[in-house]
Amino acid sequence: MRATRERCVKVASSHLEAQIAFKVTSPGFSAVYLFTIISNFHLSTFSTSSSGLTFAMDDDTTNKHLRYLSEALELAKKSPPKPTNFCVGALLLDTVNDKVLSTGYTLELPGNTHAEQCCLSKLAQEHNLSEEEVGKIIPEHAVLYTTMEPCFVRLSGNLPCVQRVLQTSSNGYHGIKSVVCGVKEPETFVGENKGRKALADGGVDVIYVTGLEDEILKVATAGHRESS
Ligand code: HJL
Ligand code: ZN
Repeated sequence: MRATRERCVKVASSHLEAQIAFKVTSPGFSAVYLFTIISNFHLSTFSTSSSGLTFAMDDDTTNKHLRYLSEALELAKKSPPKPTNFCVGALLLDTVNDKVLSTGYTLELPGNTHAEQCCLSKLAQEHNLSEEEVGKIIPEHAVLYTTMEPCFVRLSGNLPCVQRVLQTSSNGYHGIKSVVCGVKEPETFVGENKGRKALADGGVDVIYVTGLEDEILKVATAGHRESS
């Protein structure tokens, strides 16, 4: 079985951030080195983990992430536009059999609900659990796809989705250990999203996949334009 290790080293130049992908293919020492220098304009095959390091993803992984982020984007389009939030879509995928376990979009459930919240809440309801207990039935290799990274603070004071994600792995449950996002949260409402560190500290890997940002942000901010 061929084992493939991929590492990326991120470097910066004066006007554009360049990235060097360093790919080593084993077995033995018959290594193939692939150096790719790309600009921020061509990042579609790269993801940035919560650690700040950039990892190269193979085409299959990138395509899979983009496929499920696109599904999440379709969900986001169902969200009623509102000037005081973002329209977001989310889904939880069991990556062992590629089964979508639950979906959600902003304001789908009654009240001031977020996409990730709806996704987890619906899954909990389906299993007659409270949202606090939903980690119990989340399989080991589940990935949460969300068009926008989970919120870390909410102007309404409701429980942020970062806490909801972390909560799934409390009480000894495996819970969600991987989140794939299409964009970081714009600083419109609560400034810089400080939830990334909390997720990383909680053992949750956050992957940012590029390629759909423009459409994701257009949908997310639809209610902002209407109000101006
Ligand atoms: C994410 C969502 C959603 C946001 N973020 N990841 N999913 N609406 O479904 C983040 C934004 C909050 C505001 C207002 N939006 O929504 O920071 O009223 O919407 O609790 O802080 O807070 P409320
Ligand atoms: Zn949220």
